[in-house]
Amino acid sequence: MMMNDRLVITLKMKFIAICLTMFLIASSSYAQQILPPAPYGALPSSDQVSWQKMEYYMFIHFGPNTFTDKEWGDGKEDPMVFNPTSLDARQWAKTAKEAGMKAIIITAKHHDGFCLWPSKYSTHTVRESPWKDGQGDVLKELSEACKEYGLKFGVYLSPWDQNHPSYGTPEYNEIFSKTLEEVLTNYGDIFEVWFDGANGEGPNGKKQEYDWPLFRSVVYKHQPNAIIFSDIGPGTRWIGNESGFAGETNWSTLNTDGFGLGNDAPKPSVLNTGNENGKYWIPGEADVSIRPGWFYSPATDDKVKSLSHLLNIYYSSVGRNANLLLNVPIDRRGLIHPNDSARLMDLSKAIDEAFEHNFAKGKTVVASNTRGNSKRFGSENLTDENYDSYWTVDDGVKDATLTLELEKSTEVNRLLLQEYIPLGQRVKSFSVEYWDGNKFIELDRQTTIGYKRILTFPTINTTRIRISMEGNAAPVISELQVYKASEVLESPTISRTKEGVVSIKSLSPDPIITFTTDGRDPSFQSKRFQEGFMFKNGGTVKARAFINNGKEFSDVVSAEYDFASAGWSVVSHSKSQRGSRIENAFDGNPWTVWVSDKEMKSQSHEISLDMGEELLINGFTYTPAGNENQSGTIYTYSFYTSMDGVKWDKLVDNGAFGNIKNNPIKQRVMFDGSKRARFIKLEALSQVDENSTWISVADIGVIVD
Ligand code: FUL
Repeated sequence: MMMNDRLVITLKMKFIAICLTMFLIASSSYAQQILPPAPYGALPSSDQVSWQKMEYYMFIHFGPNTFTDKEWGDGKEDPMVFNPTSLDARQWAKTAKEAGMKAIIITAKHHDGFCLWPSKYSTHTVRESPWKDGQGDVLKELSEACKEYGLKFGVYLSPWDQNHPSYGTPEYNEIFSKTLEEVLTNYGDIFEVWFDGANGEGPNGKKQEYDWPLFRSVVYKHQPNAIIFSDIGPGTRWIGNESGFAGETNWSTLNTDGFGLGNDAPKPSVLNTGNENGKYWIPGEADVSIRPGWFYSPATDDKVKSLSHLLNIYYSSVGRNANLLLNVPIDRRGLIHPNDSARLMDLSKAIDEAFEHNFAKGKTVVASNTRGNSKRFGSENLTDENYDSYWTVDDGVKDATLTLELEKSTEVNRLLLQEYIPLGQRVKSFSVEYWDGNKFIELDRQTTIGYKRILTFPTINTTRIRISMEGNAAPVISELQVYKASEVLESPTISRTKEGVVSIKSLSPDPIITFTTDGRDPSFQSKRFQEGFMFKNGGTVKARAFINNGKEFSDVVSAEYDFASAGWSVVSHSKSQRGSRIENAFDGNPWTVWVSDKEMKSQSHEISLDMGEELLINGFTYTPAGNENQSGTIYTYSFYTSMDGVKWDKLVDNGAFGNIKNNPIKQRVMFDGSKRARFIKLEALSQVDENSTWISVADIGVIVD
């Protein structure tokens, strides 16, 4: 090769190198220009983000109540009652781990004041109990077991203390701080401190004014990364109910200025949904027990919530931007009962199976806009199963559409969306449509997303899913996933408000529910239940649940309603037993009961009601209280109607509720024709139990056409 040729080649290479460098400089400075969008609104701390990623963990209620069969003790329990025979905190931790939970929070001290550790500041502790001859420490055993199983450890501490002699005095705030300090300094890292806002009377009959700023400062001093739970946070807030259901709309932001705990907290309905554009980042935590009560009772061994109920709770908490704190009580042996652990395993298996195969993974998503058209914020981040990479849009764009291309026809019934919360909660509404081969069909329309939102819907077969969202600021979405879970069937339940609005619900997330009001059994083709409907005049509602496109179905459930009694009031009635509300006798709710004064030595009692309007009535109903000895259940009676509440017509004279003694269910008495009336009166003449000189009424109603 000639010298000149070499020179030309060298020059060419240099030129290419220069061009390449310039290109790299240009493209990197271009990339630098495309910055992430500005954060929006209140933001989570990094501890709150880590906490949110935990999603699901165990609550443990354990203490004297476990042994006395109570939900609330009174602080006077003998510590000798606390005597688990084979306590094993490793069994609790192992169970939580195998259940897919990330932590355990234990009731270190409940309202009775009993401390599960030998506190220096109390004389009502494990030290005073016979367990391990007073040498035991439940917090030590559990914190060590959590460490062994890779779980985080948290504590519930009730400031309400019905045992401590100084409760109700300023000194108690100091004592509670010291107690707190003990727990926070002796058991390693504590990820969450659960403050119960309950504030009742102590042993001196006095209530305490809690020094919350002091208590919080003690937590932050010793456990700076801990999340503080209370009605209003500041780390996480109560979700407003103890049934495990976050609002369908669930903002992680809340306005707490001017609010406190307990009676001073925002309304439960507000805690349930948070405040859009709320001032502080205080995400929701849904607490619920796997049994009807928080503490163990042998009476609830067969009342552990069903798998479908627990799945519904999961979808209504974790699936609605809240963490799930599921309580599993420890039994009298000091172990998790096999009925609870078996159900926990069923639940984790069902969740694992449901979310095993993400059909969106690696698939293309066509976005209506991508920030700076850059890969860094591209839609491929939505399907990479990495929370920390996200898709977002150009500044100023608040509405956007994502179309997931599934390539081939795919059956799905779950859709999961996640916002990248370090930049705030931004999406305020979204809709989901699927392609039926010719057009898009709307599947759902919802509000918030937050850290995680899971939609459940009957299985669809589709190639394409489109999500249209509207934000308070540019949407920033981490993940879009779709799944096909096994469908779970459970019979629906029917309920009606006092005003007459009927709701039909299922404890499992999947079914299509159909219903009738004409007495016929519902089929898959009958009217679908979508939202509450007015059923003021009453009659029969029948419902049935279907899954697998109608191939599997539940039993028919049915409910009978009288005329809705919302506008009713009482005209006169026999004197009430102290504390018994007369409204319970006509509130349409068979679980609330009115009882007349037990001191009255008469078997004859009456109650007259104003129905607020003239009605053409065909009959009336009487629902007895469901108590075992049938105390106060009416046997013979007379029934009257009136137009003015003064002049009464006797429609039934000395009638009897036939088999009410043997079968104390709702009684329906039909008249010979219909009668126009505004007022009704039920006069009791005798009771089933001849010793009852009073009456009890769960409900009185009227039957109209
Ligand atoms: C409530 C308490 O009063 C209950 O007993 C239970 O501990 C529940 C988790 O919190 O406020």
